[in-house]
Amino acid sequence: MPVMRKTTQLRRLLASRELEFILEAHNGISARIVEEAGFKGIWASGLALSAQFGVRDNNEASWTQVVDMVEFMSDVTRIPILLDGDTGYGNFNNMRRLVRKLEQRGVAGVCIEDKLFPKTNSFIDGERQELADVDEFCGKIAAGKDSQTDDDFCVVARIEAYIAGWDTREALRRASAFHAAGADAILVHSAWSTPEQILEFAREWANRAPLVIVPTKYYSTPTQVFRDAGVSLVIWANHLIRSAVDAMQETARQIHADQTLVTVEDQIASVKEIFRLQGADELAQAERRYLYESRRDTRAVILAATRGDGLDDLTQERPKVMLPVNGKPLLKRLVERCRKQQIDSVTVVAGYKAEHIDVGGIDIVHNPRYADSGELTSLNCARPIFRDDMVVMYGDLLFRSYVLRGLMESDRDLTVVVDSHYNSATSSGKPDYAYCSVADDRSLWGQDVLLERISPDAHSADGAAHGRWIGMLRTRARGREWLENALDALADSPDFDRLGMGDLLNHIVARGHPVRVIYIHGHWLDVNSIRDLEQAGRFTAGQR
Ligand code: SPV
Ligand code: MG
Repeated sequence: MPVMRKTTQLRRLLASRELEFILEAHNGISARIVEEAGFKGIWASGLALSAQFGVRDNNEASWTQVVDMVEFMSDVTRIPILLDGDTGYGNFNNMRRLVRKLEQRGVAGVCIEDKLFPKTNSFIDGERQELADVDEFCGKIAAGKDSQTDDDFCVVARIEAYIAGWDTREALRRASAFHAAGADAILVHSAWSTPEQILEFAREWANRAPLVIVPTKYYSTPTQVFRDAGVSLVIWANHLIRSAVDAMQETARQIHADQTLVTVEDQIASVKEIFRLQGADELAQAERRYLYESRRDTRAVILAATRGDGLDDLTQERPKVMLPVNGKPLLKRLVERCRKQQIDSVTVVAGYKAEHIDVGGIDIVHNPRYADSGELTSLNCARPIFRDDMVVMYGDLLFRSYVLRGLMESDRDLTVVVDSHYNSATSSGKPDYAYCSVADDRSLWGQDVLLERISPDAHSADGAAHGRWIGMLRTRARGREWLENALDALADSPDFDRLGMGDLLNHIVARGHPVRVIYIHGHWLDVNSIRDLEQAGRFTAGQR
């Protein structure tokens, strides 16, 4: 069922034949509390809003500060807010802008009182307060009504005649004029401790327009009396700010005196309750939906079985991936990069000195024949834990986080990362050169590039390679299928143990499957030699 507009809800509250009630709130959390308690509307009290800012109810907070806070209140609630708009914060022109801004921010109506800017709270020397000129105030009401774009937005006119020491005649004269000027309802205020003034007014007013009251001072009046008088809406105007102040004073006093939290802990709302009121659950749900859904099943498979040929001395005791770079093993850096992209499931294919792999939160599968087999044999060892959504990478990689982030953003079946900024003269190890459908044009928008082949040669008859495959790929459902089929097909070949990832990609491409290329321009390295290791130190300097 569509949710009724807040303006329409407020209009219906005012028009309802039942006596209705709204309660004061002064910020987002108190607005939520009002809604949860079952109220059908919220009074954004000027007194309470000023108080929560720690200023006086004399228009010391600017109108935009008020409107900003009311926006927070509106954002977290579904019930209508009636803003205590004081005197409209200026003349008719300010009123016009106020109404437009309130509509934009989801506020259902505004109440303005017939006093002069800057106003003073009605309970502070009310009798000395000057009332607005009736005609001027009528113009202000009309200007507000003419500015609304939503027919149901409500302007309530508040009569301060009793507060300022005038009688019922004057109150009625004003109410009639304001109603004629377009006010949707009349709020009649009284500072007496008994309800006589408002009851007399209600009798004379005789429901010409909905009547609103604020029984702060005559609070001991039985509610039935208001019902019998034909009042439409009761505003409980300041009771949450007052209860909050009381509770805060008590808690502050207690903590200060006791120098421990033990006494107060069970007397105050739990942190969990605060999280609940903030809607923490909704965010967790949204994260599952928007942040993790496509990624949470991603598994990283890290190939780390080899000793690392060019690093003999350093790998006597541990595999290459456990070599520290600036105090942190390569593999740990890689796992952290995965976590940063919400890849929580990381499987390492280990071989040489596997028992020395000491990185938390990973799974290990073993390639027992690491000494005389190659990358595809290692990959095949991880076969039982393959997932549709999978990143496969070499364990000796270092890269800036955007490299893996870019790969995670790809929605293609199979994607590889190719560095177009390579230098074949200084590349160590056995580089995989990539020949692609088009060269990197370094456009900001990501070209649509396909892999044509991987080769150990940086040059071919057609010219130079377009880049170096950095040893990182990602599959989705179909890509996984292609990868598994290629592994199956190649497993029959007698030299399977000598085949590498490049052979696998070539097989897939040769089958006509599109392998998407994401170009990067440096910002990564792999570690195959002492020189690489020194470079790795510089590359990671300053990184966490
Ligand atoms: C408010 O809540 O700010 C009001 C009502 O205007 S009263 O404080 O009673 O004037
Ligand atoms: Mg007020």
